Parts: sequence; C-alpha cells; structure tokens
Amino acid sequence: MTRRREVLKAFAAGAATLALPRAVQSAFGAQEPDVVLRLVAAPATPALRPDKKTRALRYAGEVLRGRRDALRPSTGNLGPTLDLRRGERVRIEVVNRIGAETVIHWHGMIVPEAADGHPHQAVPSGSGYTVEFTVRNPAGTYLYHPHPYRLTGPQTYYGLAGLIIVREPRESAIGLPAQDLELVLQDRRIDGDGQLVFKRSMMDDMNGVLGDRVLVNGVDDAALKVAPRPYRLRIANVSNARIYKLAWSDDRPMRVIGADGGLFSRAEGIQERPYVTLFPFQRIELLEDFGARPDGAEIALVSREFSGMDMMGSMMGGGGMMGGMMGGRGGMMGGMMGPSQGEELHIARFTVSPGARSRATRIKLPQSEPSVREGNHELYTQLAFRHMRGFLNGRRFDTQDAMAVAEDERLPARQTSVWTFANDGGGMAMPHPMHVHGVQFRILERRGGDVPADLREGLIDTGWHDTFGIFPGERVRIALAPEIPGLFMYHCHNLEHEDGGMMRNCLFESRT
Ligand SMILES: [Cu+2]
Repeated sequence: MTRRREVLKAFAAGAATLALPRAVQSAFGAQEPDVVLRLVAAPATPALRPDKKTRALRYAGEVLRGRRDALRPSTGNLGPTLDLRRGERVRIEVVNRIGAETVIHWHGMIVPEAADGHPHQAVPSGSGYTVEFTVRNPAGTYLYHPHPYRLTGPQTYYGLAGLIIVREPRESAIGLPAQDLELVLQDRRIDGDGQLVFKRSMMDDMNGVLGDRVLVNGVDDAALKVAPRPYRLRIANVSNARIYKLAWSDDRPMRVIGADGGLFSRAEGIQERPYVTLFPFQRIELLEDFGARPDGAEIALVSREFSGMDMMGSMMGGGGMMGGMMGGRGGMMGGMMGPSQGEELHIARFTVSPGARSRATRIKLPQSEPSVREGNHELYTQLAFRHMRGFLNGRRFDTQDAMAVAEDERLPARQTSVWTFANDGGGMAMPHPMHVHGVQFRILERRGGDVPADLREGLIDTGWHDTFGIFPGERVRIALAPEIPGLFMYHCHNLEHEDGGMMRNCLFESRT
C-alpha cells in the first residue's frame, strides 16, 4: 500500500518547481544533435470514462530542435510517439514532475549505459536529466517507460509509457502499405468513479496486475475506422503482466512480418498464424488487408481464452478441491477477482469504410542481416519464484549494491554469447517475460517445459527480440552480440515481478 500512496502523492506534488537539467558532456563531441526533444512526466487527468476525470500520469513532449514530426501526440492516457530515423543523433531532456523519483528506459533501443535508464539513474521529482544517443536500431517499433526500482509497475500502470518508431530509407523498397497503424495494448481496471485500480491484494504481486478491459492507445473501448486497404499494424503489449492471444474475430490468419527488433528477413518470410501469443512488452508487426472484407464490415481484435497459468487459474482449474470450493473461473472467486490470465478479452473494433479498394501489394522483406553464429561464451540463468518473489540464479536486485554484477553475469561486447534461461528453479510454476537491455537477440531454441498447447502455435521466435516468454519448466537459448559495452540489466518484464526484485545487472565487457 505504501507504493500506492507514493504514486497518489504524485498528484499532490504536480506543481513542484523544476530545476534545470544538469549539464552533460555531449556524446556527439563537437557535433550538434539532429533532434532535441523534451519529455515531461507529470500528473494528468484523461477522461477514461465520459464526464469523469481519471487521476493518472502521462508523458507530455515537445520538439526543441530538428524535425517537427519527430514527436507525434498520442491519444488518451498514452505518451507521445517518438518518430526517429536510423542514424539520427538524438538528445532528450527528461523532466520529472510526478512527485516520486523516476527515470526512462528506452526499451529495445541500443543506447549507451549512461542513457539506459538504470534505476540508479532515477532523479527526484522537480528535477531532470538529459540523455543522448545515436539511433542504431533498424527500423522497428520500440518503447519507452519508467524504470525506477519498485515503482516501475505503478508508474507504468498509471500512464507513463510511449512508443518509439524507428524508420530508415530502405523500408521504402519493401512495398509496405502506406497505412501504418500503431496499437498499444494495456489492460486496466477502472472503477465506477472512472479511477484506475492498481493492486488489490497479494495475488497481484504474485501474478502481476491484470485488468479486466484493454485500453488501446490510451483509450477505453477503442473503435477504429479503417480504409479498405492493406495496413501495416504495429502492436505493442504495454501491459504490466497480461499475456495476449491475439486473433481476429472473423478468424482470418494473422500475417506477422516483424517482431521486437524490426522486420523479418526475406529468408524468414511472413509468419502466418491463427493467433499470436504476445508477452508483456513484446511487439509484432502485422500485414492486414482490410480490403479483403466487405464495405461496412465490423471485426474485432480479441485476446482468445487460453489455459490459465496464474495462481487462481491453477487453483481453480483441474476440478480439484479448491476448484470445487471456488466454483471454477466463473464462480464466486472468479467474479470477485475479475478476469485472470487467459480469459477472453475484447481489444478493439474495426469498421471498414466504403471506398476504392487497392490490391494488397507483394512485399519484399529485406535481405538477411549477417546471421548470429553460435558463440564461444555461454551464460546460464535459472529462474525461480519463491515466497512471492522471483530469483535469477538465486539472486535478486539489491538496492544496497545496485551495481552488483556476478561472474556469471559478464559477457563480452561485440562477440556472440549464448545465454540459456531455465525456468525450473522451483517454487511457483509460472511464465515470465524475460528482457535484456541494450541489445537485440535471436531466439535459438526452446526446449521442454509446459508450453500450453493452446499458446504454442502463436509464439513468434522469428526475427530480432529484446523480450521473450518462457513457460514453466522450459529452457530457452538466445544468442546475443551486444554492440555497446557497459553495465546493463536483464529482468522479468512482468512489472510486479521486476519491482519485487526479479532483476539483475549484466556487464557487456570490452575484451581484446
Ligand atoms: Cu516474472
């Protein structure tokens, strides 16, 4: 409850005076940045319900120098989209007015350690700081969100998050649709007063906070009008703990063309799936031809039901004693607790406007990037969840020693390492979305474990990733070759697990 109070305190402290951002040594030497942005984290009162002001937080932004279109306002309770070009030198002034410490992590972006948004870089409310980086990532859909220790969950839940789109000239040769639509999915619980409801019980620390409805781009009950044309849809799961089983209500297959770190290569090709399993903070890109539907057609993006994997699901499923007592998911407890992991959810409605249809173009995905070879360096991390807390090789994030790095958390920069994650450390069997900062990686293999049969087909392991889901008992091997040496982090991206300390440093070392 203290954490909730800290967040609520934020709303009272909104008028705190602001110190100037502290001076920094420019990362660009004598060169000036191409784009200078300012992002202000502050209390906001979006109307998530008609005639109600929701107490929330939000990033507001402005372009101080460079392209005016480097920043696009979003809707509802979401921060602006940063629209960047590969190779651009970007400076961002971050201003904190939320009444609690905060820091921004540029999720999926390959940035220097000084810009990464490690919890030790958090600044108090009323102050600010400046980061600089050159956009190294390939064209794709990335994110920014808070990363202060123990406060990432509530600050994100109350509204601090936004998209980063990276574009590059070579995209124009691919034949992608001109219509480019972003969909940020965030499940939330909203009470009768129009207020966001965060943690309600200890169960929320264990399962992560789950909502009973899905905001799309910060708006509840989203209804979108689409032209009868092909679209490039970028879908980002920015939910604290929700796993989505994304599907179209008319059962058309999902045609996936990209993942966290951009488009698939030509060799990988379009991945056609009946549904897509999307863990927290993963992104996918879809090619969707709304022109294949009749004028006026109404279709919905939904999250289909899947076998429950949280504590409530396992207690109430299976028809055991607890199941009998609690009357299953739809029973008394189910009703009180609201939807648990795996319940069917409506996400957004799409209405196809009448109009001239343009044919779906053939897209030519980019040629393969040089493939990541098996590395000489091996790392191993065992995941466990005991006494309501997650552990990585038996360790947790330590505020007393926030920069601690163990021997098995060091790996060479600019060389390929293979990192095995094993979700078999005992305690509560649960899936975890694992994230590594400062790098995009390949998923080499997943082996064993209890991958639910009704989620397996939707797992997208193709392409570049910064986040992957790992099910109970599973071993997942990833290959990574960090470009920038420095102290970064790896952690569970279930925000309540992360805030509980299921997070560690990793050191990308310059080795000769
Ligand atoms: Cu976790």
